[in-house]
Amino acid sequence: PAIAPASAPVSPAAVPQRRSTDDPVQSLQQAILRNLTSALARDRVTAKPRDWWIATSLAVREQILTRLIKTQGVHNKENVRRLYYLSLEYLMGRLFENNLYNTGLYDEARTALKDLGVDWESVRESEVDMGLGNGGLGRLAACFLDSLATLDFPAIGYGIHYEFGLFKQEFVHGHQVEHPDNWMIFGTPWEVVRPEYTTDVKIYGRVENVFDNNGNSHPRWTDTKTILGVPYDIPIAGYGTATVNLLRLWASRSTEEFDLVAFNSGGYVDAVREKAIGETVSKVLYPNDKTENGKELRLVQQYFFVSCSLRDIIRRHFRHEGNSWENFDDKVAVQLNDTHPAVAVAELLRILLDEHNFAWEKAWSIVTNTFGYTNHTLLPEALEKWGVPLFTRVLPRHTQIVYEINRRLMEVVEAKWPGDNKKKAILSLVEEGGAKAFRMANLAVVGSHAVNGVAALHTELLKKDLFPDFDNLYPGKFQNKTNGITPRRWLLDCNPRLTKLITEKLGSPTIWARDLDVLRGLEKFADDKAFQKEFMAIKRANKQDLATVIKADCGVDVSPDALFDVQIKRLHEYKRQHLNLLHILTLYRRLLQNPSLDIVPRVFVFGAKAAPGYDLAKNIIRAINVIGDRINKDDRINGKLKVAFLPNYRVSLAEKIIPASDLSEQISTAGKEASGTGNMKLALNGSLTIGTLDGANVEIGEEVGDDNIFIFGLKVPDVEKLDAEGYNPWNYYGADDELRAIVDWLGSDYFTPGESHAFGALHHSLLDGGDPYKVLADYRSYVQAQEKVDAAYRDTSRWAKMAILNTARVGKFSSDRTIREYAKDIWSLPSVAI
Ligand code: B1N
Repeated sequence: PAIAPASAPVSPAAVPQRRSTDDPVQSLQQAILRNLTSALARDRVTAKPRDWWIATSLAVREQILTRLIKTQGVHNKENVRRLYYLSLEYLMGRLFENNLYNTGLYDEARTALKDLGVDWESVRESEVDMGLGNGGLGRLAACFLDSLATLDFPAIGYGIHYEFGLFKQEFVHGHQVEHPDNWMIFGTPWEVVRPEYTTDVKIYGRVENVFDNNGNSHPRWTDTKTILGVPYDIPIAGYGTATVNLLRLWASRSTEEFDLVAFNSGGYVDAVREKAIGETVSKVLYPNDKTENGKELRLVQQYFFVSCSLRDIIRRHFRHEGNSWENFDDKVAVQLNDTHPAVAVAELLRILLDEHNFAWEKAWSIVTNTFGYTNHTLLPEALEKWGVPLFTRVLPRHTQIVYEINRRLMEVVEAKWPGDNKKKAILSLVEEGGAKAFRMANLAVVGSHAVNGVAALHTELLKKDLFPDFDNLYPGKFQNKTNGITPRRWLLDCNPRLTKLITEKLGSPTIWARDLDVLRGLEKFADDKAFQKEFMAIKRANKQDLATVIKADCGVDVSPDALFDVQIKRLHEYKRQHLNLLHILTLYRRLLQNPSLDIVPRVFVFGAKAAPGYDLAKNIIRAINVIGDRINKDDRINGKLKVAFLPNYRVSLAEKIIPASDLSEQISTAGKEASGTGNMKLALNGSLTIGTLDGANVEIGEEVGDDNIFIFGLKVPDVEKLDAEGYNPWNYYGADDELRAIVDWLGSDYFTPGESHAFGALHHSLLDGGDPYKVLADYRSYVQAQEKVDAAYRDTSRWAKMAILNTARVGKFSSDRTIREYAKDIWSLPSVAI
């Protein structure tokens, strides 16, 4: 879409300072003013913040695109091996400041706008987040793109150009209400549409058999419908390097030309409406994190973007004269971000078999050499399955191919475990018994040369519990790649005060933000009182900034001297926001019983979206909001507790919360959180973890040391034991008076006078013997760990030391380390200096 100018002027522009012509600030300023005129039809007097944002972005984009052309030129000329990352989600957030930092143009841009009298904050805040993802999985993809470019790895990300990203969240009387996120309605300066690479996608139809001259029969996929994929490219600039890679997102378009008969008979509107159906494929991101629902449109989305991407990869490969199918897997590595793009295994095989007449064995070897698969969850409800009838209707030829992969797999299983039908049932790509379904995880495992989990514990459980027989069948295929986060966005960009302090001590961020282990150099200041003071002063200033946001967004007054206790992540039972709520209720009850009780004042900060159809998660949101509101307004407790549930949690909000956090809540039931990445962002910004031994918390504990983390609760073997014995929440309820009082309180209408059972769903889930998340079992241990937090926070110097050591010791969790490991162990990917 065209870029629309904003509607009214802000303030009269200042007179720009005179600068010499070779001054980079001046040339950037000229580019900004030129774009203001040529793209927005504005001048300095009439421009609004959004106009300045676009004009500045376009000016910076000119330089980034120049580097993009250079980078792609080198990659093409040298016929490099590339990594293609296939992901249905990219949670990019805002690109403005990130692109400025990464390209080294930040200071110039700030000065240029300052000289023009433009307020920086208002410009930055006018950018809408690019929210094309649900949570950790989508944000991981975005961090990976940043690291790939920073480390000079030739890489292209492929995904869908959703017209609507993750819904916007509002609270009405404490209830979550969803609104569409029409993020690019007025265009975005960061993307370039590439109509010349538009790709046809065939779908639906049927398979017929045709005979060749030798009388051999071949399947032919026919009577298909065609959708067009139009690519939108977003440049990805590395930090402190010349490399600019690409994120290519496909938008769907209809091919149905105007039906002339309908048109001439006055059916013009109907003809155009028909055309719009092809455009629905890329309309909206599915807002489910984990739960799958087998919707046809979701399968069509998956196939659509996989098909476009593989076509594009193949086109790029064959553009080079010396290339052929013989060296395809030398030049192409494809990573599947969970099973969402797993249909790619069948699609590449189909292309090789049906379009290029390969024999099965050769085609299969190209396919398995090409793909790697990352598993992000063990939760059974998230393991994708497609009903065979639906799959067959959408992709009839792929159904045949999946069955043939399975037939051959069953031969291998038979050879290894002769006569063992149980093994066959477990390993089969087809779930039998009841409605038949394809198991996409099994397809991804079989079709890839490497499968990885996302944290050490997760990978262990992946091998032990989810895929023990595959691990046995394919020794060495399963590996661990512990997640990471980009230190550029999650320290350099979001926490300028801490960045400044670190830079004073350790030198330029061009060193430490490209090699995060350098932060170990801060360890020697951990006991230094002056440094501790500076470190905590920065934390306080960041808390002051967040207090302003909390006031604006929640209407709640909070003090920056309170302990900021933060839980920010998707709302899910396994993440146990309701365990946090039980602790809040515990403190509130203690204070009501003894108003002079000496506790460290706390601000409980929440940010979380619930999947729109997840009623229990929405009930938890309402409970936190309603109870929080009561606490915030209760004068009896002297402001010692405050609860702020910030609406519409998203990347740009995370960037404001994380630098201001004292305590990081990572309290999932052991064995349920594959890794977590918010845990890493918070620790890096000097927030101490209170957490279970789950996901990457285990490794964070190993890095920061037992004294600098608050670990509590059941461990994986304890959870397994409880499951085996049969978990009974009533045992905990009966044995703990305080817990019982809290749970009863929650079940009463105390917080919702006149409305009984307002939190009935939540209350019931806690006492249900089937509660797989065992909230009550971990309650007492959690409360005790929180008491240790309280004690530690009172000792300002001790707390400062712990916080400093967290920042100093989490270098391992840079996504640069993660990407280097993938490049070496899975992709065999050399870096290419530009
Ligand atoms: O992936 C993150 C991990 O850090 C988290 O622990 C993990 O929960 C998250 C279906 C998912 N796993 N599975 C999903 C997302 C969308 C969807 O439609 C599943 N997200 C995760 C990064 O490894």
